[in-house]
Amino acid sequence: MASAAETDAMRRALRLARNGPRGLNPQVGAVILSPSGVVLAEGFHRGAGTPHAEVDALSQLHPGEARGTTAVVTLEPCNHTGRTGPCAVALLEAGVARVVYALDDPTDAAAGGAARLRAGGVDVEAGLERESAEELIRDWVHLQRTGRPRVTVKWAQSLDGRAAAADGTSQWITGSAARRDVHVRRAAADAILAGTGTVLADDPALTARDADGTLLEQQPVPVIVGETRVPEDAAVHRHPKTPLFFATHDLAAVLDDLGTRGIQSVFVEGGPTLESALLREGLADEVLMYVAPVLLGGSRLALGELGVPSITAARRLEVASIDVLGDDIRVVARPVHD
Ligand code: AOF
Ligand code: ZN
Repeated sequence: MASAAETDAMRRALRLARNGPRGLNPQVGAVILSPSGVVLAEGFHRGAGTPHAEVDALSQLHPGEARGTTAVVTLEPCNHTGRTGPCAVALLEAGVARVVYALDDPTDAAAGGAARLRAGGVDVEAGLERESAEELIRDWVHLQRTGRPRVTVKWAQSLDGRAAAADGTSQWITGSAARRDVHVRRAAADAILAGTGTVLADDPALTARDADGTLLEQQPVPVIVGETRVPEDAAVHRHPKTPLFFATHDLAAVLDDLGTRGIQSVFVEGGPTLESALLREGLADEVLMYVAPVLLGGSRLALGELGVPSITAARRLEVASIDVLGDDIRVVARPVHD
């Protein structure tokens, strides 16, 4: 059982981890506690090629000072020599007596640190604050486990489930709070995905902007999927990140390709054809829906091509959250895969 001091230290390590960059390597934090639970050192990982969190924390101690201490780490200490040496060995050599970590390392290469520590006589406890640790590096874990980025399918719809009016016009169904929320989420994603149909119909910029249209610092890579050619003067060509084009309907292959590029999260911005296909093929990890208090009548459905012939084929989702943003409703839900 973890002590109260260890739980506090883990929360601290999770906060420390956030100081590191999102990227090729996960964000990891570490705190070294004395046997009586006093914080002796702390560290975090600053990105691929730099010391791991445990080594960063140990480096703040004098030789011999780590003997008999407890290391509290947000990820299982690694067991491999990558760009740096194995943390499990560094902890053993420093004489650490106990290791408490949150989440098992999901990679084949780095896993096994816990077993190595135990074999070396260290008392190891796994799983403290596991959910928070997993949430922090959720996209990275997803990429390691599946080889593909985590896919969020976003759409805005009227109360009657329509994405556009009768003439096809669709912009600004939702209010300013929902739009701001979308831009923040675009900025947090590694890539933004759209179909050529949407690019031709709406000419979207696919950038993340603040309320007065200024570009946010973080920008997702625009990824355009479909066999139709995108005109030279399309707005997407002026995106700060060079767009990727995939002239295919094989969405699984597109996601595999994005995974090999290290893209961990994809924010899907339409249109209904692409979004229906992702959901139909079980490639969506999360849906993000904004419902505006308007009625659009007999026009285009938000997910008209989902292809559910009968109630037995209905797509089931698990709701993660429901919130009100201004006059709109935001629903986050995850498809239930059976
Ligand atoms: C840890 N502590 O702080 C981090 C770990 O190429 P390298 O040497 O940087 O190793 C990267 C892998 O190590 C990464 O894929 C993940 O499995 C693990 N990250 N492990 O013990 C850390 N950042
Ligand atoms: Zn390591």
